[in-house]
Amino acid sequence: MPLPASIAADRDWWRHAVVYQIYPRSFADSNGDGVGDINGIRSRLPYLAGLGIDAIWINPWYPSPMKDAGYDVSDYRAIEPVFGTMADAEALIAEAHAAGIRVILDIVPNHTSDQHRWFQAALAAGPGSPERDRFIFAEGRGPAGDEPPNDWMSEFGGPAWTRVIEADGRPGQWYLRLFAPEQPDVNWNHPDIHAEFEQTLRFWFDRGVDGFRIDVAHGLVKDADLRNLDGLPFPLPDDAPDGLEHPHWDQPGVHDVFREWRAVADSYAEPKAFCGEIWVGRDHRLTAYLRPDELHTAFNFNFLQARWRAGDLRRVISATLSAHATVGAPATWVLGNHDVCRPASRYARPQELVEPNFPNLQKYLGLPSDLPTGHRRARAAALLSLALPGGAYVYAGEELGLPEVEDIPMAARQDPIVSGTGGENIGRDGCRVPLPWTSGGASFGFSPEGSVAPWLPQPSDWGRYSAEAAEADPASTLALYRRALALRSQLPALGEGDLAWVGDAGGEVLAFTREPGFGCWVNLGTEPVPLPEGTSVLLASDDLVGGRLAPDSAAWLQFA
Ligand code: TEU
Repeated sequence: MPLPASIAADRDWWRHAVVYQIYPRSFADSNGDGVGDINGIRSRLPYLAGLGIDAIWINPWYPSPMKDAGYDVSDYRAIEPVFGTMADAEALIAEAHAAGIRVILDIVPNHTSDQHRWFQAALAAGPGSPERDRFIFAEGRGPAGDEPPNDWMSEFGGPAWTRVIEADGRPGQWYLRLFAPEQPDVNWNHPDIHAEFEQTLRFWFDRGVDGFRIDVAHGLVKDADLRNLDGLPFPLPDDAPDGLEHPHWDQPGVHDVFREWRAVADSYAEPKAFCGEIWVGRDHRLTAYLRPDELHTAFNFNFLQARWRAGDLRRVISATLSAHATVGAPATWVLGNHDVCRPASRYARPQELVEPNFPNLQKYLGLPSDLPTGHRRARAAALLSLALPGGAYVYAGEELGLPEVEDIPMAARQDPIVSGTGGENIGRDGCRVPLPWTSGGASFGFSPEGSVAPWLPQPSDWGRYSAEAAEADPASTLALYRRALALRSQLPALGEGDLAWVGDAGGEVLAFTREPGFGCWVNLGTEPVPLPEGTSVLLASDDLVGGRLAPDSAAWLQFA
């Protein structure tokens, strides 16, 4: 079905889109099994259209044993029954388009599920077989081969290798799995893998999908000799010499894959787009993925990891914009996702105690938390991110001001990081708790009344963050997002383009202007600051204090 004319005309949509991330397990449950589903998303399309976003990105919805919440895919061209049917998916795509919302799926090309037919065939076929060659099997070290083939470590804890039992009943080869044991890494040096994923892209593009978020895009290609890390850190330090490569992240060969994928996207009449999940630290290594014949966009994780400090943010924003300009790609601005601690809870921590690196809840535990401050900062950060040049991401619940749920009982936690680290890392469940839609009710409107309990427990006060409560409060975070997104679509200064820093805005103030006639002022200090003469306030994240911008707040300004 062709796109409706209202959105079809915007061929460069990915250069300025505000994309709303839906974690399908946690968004809305239509059938009462305690897990969100596709028909739940369909039922909330009016809410999403009212919010004013341009696109939704849906985390993996494919058949999966759910060892990593759907990132262990057993069939890339079908729908997980817990989430619904292919008919439901097709209806969602059509209805979203009709509502003016594009649809981005999540593709997982670094690894499959161990239940994927190819991995099952590889296990059955034995060492040296062509079937094993689609994955990364190797002999173990040591006289009995009972040590992993090299020193690579899993992101989820422990060695990155699992040993298999061969047909003769004895322990045999090892396979690489950079994440959970049930997520074997595929071998991107194999032509079958290229052909298979290309077909998967086409399968969904042919069904009207507008783009893909690419899981672990920097991980696909591994050093052919499986060289040891020997302590090499990742991301590599800023001053890493040219030519120094990490053996399994950001290998130069990944770029060939994305050139092929870009050609697939460009073969469609409709503008299809990619967004890479690329954790590489150094800006020039990120923007290498955004050269004109590679990916369209990538998540800007340096922004997400920056401390709430004027200098830190300004440095990250400037470096982002100048690096992206070298390849002509738009920047994206990201505050959260399903892997990191919710922004309100991150910003609630004393920023001088926070390292600017991977922001999972584990690193914040034990730090004092001032949640009202965190909420104010998250609102200000929202106005900042939506005013910067490029596109932006909103993770479901950010518009409700949801905090991280920090006290989920150990026994209720589901993230494989918890088991992978023997409970040392409490994992990512705290940002995945099912959304509150109503102020009351057994699951705060997540499931129909009388349903199975939500798959992760919701806090007893979750209703105060609900969409229903926010609707009734003109000062709610939801109201702020709605106004910001409405203004963003009206103001020609916002979206793609440029900014000019205002150097003399004083103290801990981040201030910039955009043409025509727009300014964004953010006060990261502890005292109210004056706003520039001759401006009117379009929108502010907090009440002004005697005409001044309150601490931890932001304002959008119209210059006369
Ligand atoms: O995440 C990739 C990734 O490396 C991190 O974001 C990860 O969560 C972190 O390293 C844990 O310490 C992607 C997905 O976003 C994540 O949910 C999946 O678990 C992971 O890939 C595996 O598919």
